[in-house]
Amino acid sequence: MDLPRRRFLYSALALGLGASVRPRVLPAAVRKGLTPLPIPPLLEGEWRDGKRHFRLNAQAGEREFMPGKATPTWGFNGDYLGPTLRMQRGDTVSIEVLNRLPETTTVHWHGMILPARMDGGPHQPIAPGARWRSEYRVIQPAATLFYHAHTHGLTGPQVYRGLAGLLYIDDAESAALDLPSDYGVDDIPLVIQDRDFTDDGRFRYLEFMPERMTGKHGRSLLVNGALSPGLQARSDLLRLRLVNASNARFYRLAFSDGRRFRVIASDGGLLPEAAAVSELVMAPAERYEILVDLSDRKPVVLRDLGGAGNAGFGPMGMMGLDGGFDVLHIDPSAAGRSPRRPKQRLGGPDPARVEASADARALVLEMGMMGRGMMRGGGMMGGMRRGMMGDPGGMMGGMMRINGRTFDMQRVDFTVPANSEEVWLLGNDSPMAHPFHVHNTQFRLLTRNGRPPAAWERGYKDTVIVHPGEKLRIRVPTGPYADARHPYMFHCHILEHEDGGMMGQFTVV
Ligand SMILES: [Cu+2]
Repeated sequence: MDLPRRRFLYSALALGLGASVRPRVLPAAVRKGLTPLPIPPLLEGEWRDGKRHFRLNAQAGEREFMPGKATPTWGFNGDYLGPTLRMQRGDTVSIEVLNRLPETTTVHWHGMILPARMDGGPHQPIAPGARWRSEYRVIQPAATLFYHAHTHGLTGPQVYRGLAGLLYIDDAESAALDLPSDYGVDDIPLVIQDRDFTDDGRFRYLEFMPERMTGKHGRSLLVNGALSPGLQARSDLLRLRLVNASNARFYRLAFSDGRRFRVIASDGGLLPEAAAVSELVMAPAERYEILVDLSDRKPVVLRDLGGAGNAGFGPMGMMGLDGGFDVLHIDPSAAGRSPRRPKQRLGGPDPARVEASADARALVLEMGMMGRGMMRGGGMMGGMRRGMMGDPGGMMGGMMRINGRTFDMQRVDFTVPANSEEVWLLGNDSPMAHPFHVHNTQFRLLTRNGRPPAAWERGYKDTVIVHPGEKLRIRVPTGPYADARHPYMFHCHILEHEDGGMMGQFTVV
């Protein structure tokens, strides 16, 4: 449901600005015109046999991101990205995926607690022309999740072409909080992705060796599949669902006038209480929901301030890849007054207790060229030699590791008991920051370097940033689904690191 591709001027400028609305923050880009922010189509499924049924077709297409230039893309039920799937806690959902692409893919329900064989990881490949059905009960609280390709060795290129979409869980508790919840009106999804384009408009992906190490960073920003998007706000209180669906880029998000905003939810649902901040760092696969007060009716720009995460790492600073983007221009000059009065206390999980645990499971993220990993793994040359011997991660195959080992489809790294909780100790023995993701769980961050987490990191998480040298303790519920034959993944969510082998797998027994 692409919106028309017409360009528009801020109505604030077109209509002339009232004395109370000074265009102090309007950058040149606004005057040049913006693309209306596309909102992904909403699918609520079809009720049949007591289940909510969805259909997704993975398909090839093309999209005119830039006028007159057609970019070959992949998407679900459309040319780029996919529809937003909306479901209720307690539903049984049945999602049929048809692969109409020329290569094998998978669809992973990121953040969902579900049986391993329904998870859509690398062990559930869908061949070209084949169908795959994933059925599970939604047993977790309201949250903004997403789905994306998770194909063995090919997650990076497939997501980059567009294989990702949103998945919302609703529940009665969140509905009672008087939050903005009118999809696309005052409850706005923002899928944030950086991309590089060739002169003729094609996506440019991994064209030189260092990009495999740093992860793919682009010079352009797409939001919901649009370059330079603008939003004519219809309400003066917006809920923005921020989803970092980039392959590797971290963002430091803030408003152009420095206004504060309230973080209300993280990856797995609502926070215990709203956290007022003026900036927020997001790594790939992290989600945050924020409330933005626009009652001053002043135009404002949501920006990436740049320099977050690994942007200064290695060659990226020199190549102008360290970020700094306009994410979304918001014009609230004609916004209606919101009737919503969201509560401060949001009913998220109680603050996690810090428990001394002698038997924490240690997981150390490593890269080949530095630190302990180099000693143990034979360094860069060892990694390259191994990589050239048929590893699907390619040249970097042996260089990306967890606890000294590169991912192996045939090796289960450990088992955990069902219906239990484990404390995991996360370390990072590499020079880059890594977003660490665990399937089938919403965990809690207990401590970061021995200190309690920031207010916005106190809720349910499935992906957490581990900076170089940091030590994190997380409490990981193992979920109710025992299955010794089908593993779940844990991995770095920089997709080139994941494809390169910074991944492991565990079973629940
Ligand atoms: Cu990584």
